[in-house]
Amino acid sequence: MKLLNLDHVGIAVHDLDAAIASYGERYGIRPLYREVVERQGVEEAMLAVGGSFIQLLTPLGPDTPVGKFLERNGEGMHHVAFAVADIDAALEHLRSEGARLIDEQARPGGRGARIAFVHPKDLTGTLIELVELGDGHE
Ligand code: CMX
Ligand code: CO
Repeated sequence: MKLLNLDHVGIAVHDLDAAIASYGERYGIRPLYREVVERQGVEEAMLAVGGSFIQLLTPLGPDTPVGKFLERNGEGMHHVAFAVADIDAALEHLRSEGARLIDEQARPGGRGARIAFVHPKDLTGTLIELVELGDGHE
């Protein structure tokens, strides 16, 4: 499997507007995209850092992955996302490795990307996201 780059680091926050403003003031980074991704139960903002992003995430409700995470841990780093050229091949490789997949198949994420998650208990307690970006975002 070949990873293209570190696409983003996801950070769970209570207040998306406040977090965007604070990252702007402290680090001078601005949101390039902001959208509600219903299927993931989040509203997210992507702040550009060189060729990668900080993804600020706020839950749409308490019974969502990020809602549960915030309740348990408070604000903080939620996941790491690798860009891949071919997410189907990457998932096939991980399956053959016996990895504990959350998503057996890729599903739609933000930015028109296809995404899939690997369980944090699979490796180093870290939730990993794979991202295959669509045309126009390479
Ligand atoms: N990072 C590290 N560990 C995590 C974690 C995270 N983000 N989320 C949960 N865990 C840990 C819990 O602390 C718990 O550990 P212990 O058993 O030691 O207490 C364990 O995993 C619990 O696992 P679970 O019972 O399956 O817990 P949840 O119901 O909270 O579900 C998970 C966790 C990862 C399966 C769920 O959050 C999920 O499906 N995530 C993928 C989808 C997602 O996160 N979407 C939002 C982001 C969207 C985007 O990036 O665009
Ligand atoms: Co993400």
